[in-house]
Amino acid sequence: MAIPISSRRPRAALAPAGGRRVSRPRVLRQIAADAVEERSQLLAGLLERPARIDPKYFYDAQGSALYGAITRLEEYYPTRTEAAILKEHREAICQALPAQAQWIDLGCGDGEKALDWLQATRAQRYIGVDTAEPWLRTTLRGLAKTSAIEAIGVVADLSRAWSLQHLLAERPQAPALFFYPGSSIGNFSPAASRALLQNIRRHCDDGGALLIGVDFVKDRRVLEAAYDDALGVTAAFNRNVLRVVNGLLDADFEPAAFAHLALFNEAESRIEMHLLSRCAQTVRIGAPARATRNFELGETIITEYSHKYTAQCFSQRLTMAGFTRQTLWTDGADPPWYGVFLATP
Ligand code: AVI
Repeated sequence: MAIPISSRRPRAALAPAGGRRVSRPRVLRQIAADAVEERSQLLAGLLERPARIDPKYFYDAQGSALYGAITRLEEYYPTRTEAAILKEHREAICQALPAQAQWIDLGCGDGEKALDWLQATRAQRYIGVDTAEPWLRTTLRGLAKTSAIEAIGVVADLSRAWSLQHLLAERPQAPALFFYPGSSIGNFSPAASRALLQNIRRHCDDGGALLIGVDFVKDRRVLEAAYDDALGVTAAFNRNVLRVVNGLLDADFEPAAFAHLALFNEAESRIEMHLLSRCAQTVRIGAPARATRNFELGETIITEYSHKYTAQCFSQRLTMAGFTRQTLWTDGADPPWYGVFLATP
């Protein structure tokens, strides 16, 4: 399906007296739902039993800063394990990647992880994809300071319909290289991750590839500690989502009245993060419709699932999405804790 892209071409900003013209980054928008629809869905999730909040609401400025702190915690092994794999196997990965590609950084954040690879693989173009437009603009401006590469931003929600086909077709000689580090694929349900992998695959004809980081199943004590650290940073990150919801829905959640809970659900192979009501309480919601939500003592709100795969299981998922050739690099643990797959059609 071709999704129309609303394109905002780079505009030259007014030149300061005597100064050089600074061009604005090119940012395209692909957002299916409008803000009212988003808030209605958020409200509907809260009124369900059990209540749910989509994890995308974690990442306001404060939540993003807390997530940055999580990635540096002793207990949170995925970030540093992935970085170690990428460092140790850098040469082999570089050689296996398509050169002179259009580098598509999914959920790019500050773009930090991709930077080093752009030069090493002589990438032709950088396409940062993220839900947060202000964040994306900052990333593109930062990139423009350190690199001459053409950099484009796409505002899109990866859990919804999106397509970069028109954009990629502007450079028919340069294959698409999708970069999806951080094991963010784990935050999608199995059905949604299947759809996402299939969508990526549709963009990979003509020499395209996917480089993706995946967190593997391991001892539940290691997993649960990673999502319930001793300093309470993940707990603060989890509760912060209630502040975000208060702002969006004019609600009066009291974050301190909810406890952070992180459990490994072995049957579903996922970490589940919940907010557990510490008492019987009523929360008032003001928009987009007036509502109240009563919580029993011990009732929870589901805030995030983080699925953990075996190497074999994720490889099968890639195959089913149409990526028949795969290379896997892992850390030294036996069985491995984390893997980086390079997948091609
Ligand atoms: C972004 N994502 C891959 C993280 C994860 O591990 O699922 C989000 C996170 N939630 C709690 N800690 C980290």
